[in-house]
Amino acid sequence: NTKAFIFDLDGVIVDTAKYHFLAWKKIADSLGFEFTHQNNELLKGVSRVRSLDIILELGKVKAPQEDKNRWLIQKNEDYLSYLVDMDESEILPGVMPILNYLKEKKQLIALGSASKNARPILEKTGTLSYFDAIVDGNDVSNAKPDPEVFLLAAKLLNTKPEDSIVFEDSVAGVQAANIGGMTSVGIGEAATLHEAKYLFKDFTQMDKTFIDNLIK
Ligand code: B16
Ligand code: MG
Repeated sequence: NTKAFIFDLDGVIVDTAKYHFLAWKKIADSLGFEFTHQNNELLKGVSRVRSLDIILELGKVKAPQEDKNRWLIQKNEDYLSYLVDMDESEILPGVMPILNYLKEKKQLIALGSASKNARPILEKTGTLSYFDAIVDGNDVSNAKPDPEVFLLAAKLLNTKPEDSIVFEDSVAGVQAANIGGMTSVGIGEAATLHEAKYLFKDFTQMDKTFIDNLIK
């Protein structure tokens, strides 16, 4: 059977969360408040605009829209500067074997990411050609946990939600998959991703039998 396998990007295929963190931290530093790794967890899977609002709430900063726009540009320019040297060595462990196995089994593969920088990241890591459809932050208006991003990906692959499997590292993303009627597979810790139907610490823990059972 052919199924649609939809991958989130940040935290699933690559660990870009560390770069988002560094770039947001610079904004917080310049505004004079602390931004911790724990705070950064709140931003996973969340859009850029919403992320800034969350950060400003943390720092109890109120600012006019023009300041916010400036910080959004600054943050993204800084974030992009960390991506300049990105290559396939930044692909998370176990991801390539699963992508290759899905290809071997003639399954459909899509990207479902909140990021507006998804395409250059796929290009730099050499994974772009694996994807039959790409849906990212430029294509949707409703952020996860709204299922729009995954529903659009399934639609582009001509696949029903119930025949779609979503790999996600964020709580909002797991919820989006569940709300969309898809099979959610959490990649990360049980403490945060307990709503996922299946859970793996990372892709090295996922074996071929798991995929075989999904496509039976
Ligand atoms: P950008 P994902 C999300 O990507 C990240 O998890 C989140 O931290 C980030 O704010 C968001 O993309 C927007 O990214 O600023 O590049 O548009 O996890 O949905 O692949
Ligand atoms: Mg993610």
